[in-house]
Amino acid sequence: MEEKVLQNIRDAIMNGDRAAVVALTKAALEEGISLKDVMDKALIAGMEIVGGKFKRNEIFIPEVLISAKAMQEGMALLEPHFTKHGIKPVGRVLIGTVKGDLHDIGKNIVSMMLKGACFEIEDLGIDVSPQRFIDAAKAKEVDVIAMSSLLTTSMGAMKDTINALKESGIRHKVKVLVGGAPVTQDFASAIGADGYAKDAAGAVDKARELLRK
Ligand code: B12
Repeated sequence: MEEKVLQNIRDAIMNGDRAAVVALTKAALEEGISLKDVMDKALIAGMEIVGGKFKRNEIFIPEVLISAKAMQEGMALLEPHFTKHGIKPVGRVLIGTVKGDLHDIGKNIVSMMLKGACFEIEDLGIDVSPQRFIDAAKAKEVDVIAMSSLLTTSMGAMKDTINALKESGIRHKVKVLVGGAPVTQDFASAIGADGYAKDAAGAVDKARELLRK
């Protein structure tokens, strides 16, 4: 039964059927299926199937966008369950997708999970230049700068941002956390980031660990 509901959500994402994704996600939560399963086995898994089809040229950008929108509407229903209100933030995180990159689904999930773990989040959005990260970090003290990249061609912007932080004299004041599908621990170490995590749950653990350092 549970698997059937999760399967239906995956299908609805593949079909880009927003109304069905919303209705089925609500139903899954009402049935008591865990938030983690709804997120990992239905919403993210549905988007992974879309990703596979996109890679094989079976579908194209407009279809991917429609599916992404449907997936994000489902994700929005989970957010209130993750976010705790009225609790003192454990740290402040500035997050953004790096320059040249417009992918934000993964970044938004990381953002949501960090909020749920009581981090205060400032989300700079997509295509964020090194200077914008620096201006925002200077405007309000932050503990962690979290950067997302989904393109091999935009990964270099993470290094540019770290170099720009050094040049502006604030590198020692912030921890840098990086992630996104093409990013690896080796890459993170090579560019001098303080931490890497492969998924949103790992991002929360890593951010907590960086605050203790
Ligand atoms: C959706 C999508 C799009 C959508 C984006 C919509 C949106 N609002 O984000 C659209 C259609 C706009 C798009 C455009 C393009 N895309 Co695209 N896209 C994808 C797709 C199908 C899914 C990405 C996704 O959302 N995954 C689901 C999320 C949940 O996963 P995630 O992002 O990896 O995030 C998780 C982790 O990586 C991690 N994480 C993410 N960020 C961070 C940050 C931190 C700090 C941490 C710790 C962790 C972390 O946690 C997340 C949650 O667990 C992927 C294929 C794929 N399988 O990845 C291609 C893909 C990324 N796209 C690709 C390409 C080539 C493009 C285009 C260049 C296509 C074109 N010809 O125009 C453009 C580029 C536009 C640009 N300048 O950015 C390639 C990239 C290839 C490469 N190696 O560089 C991929 C891999 C598809 C492919 N195989 O060819 N795309």
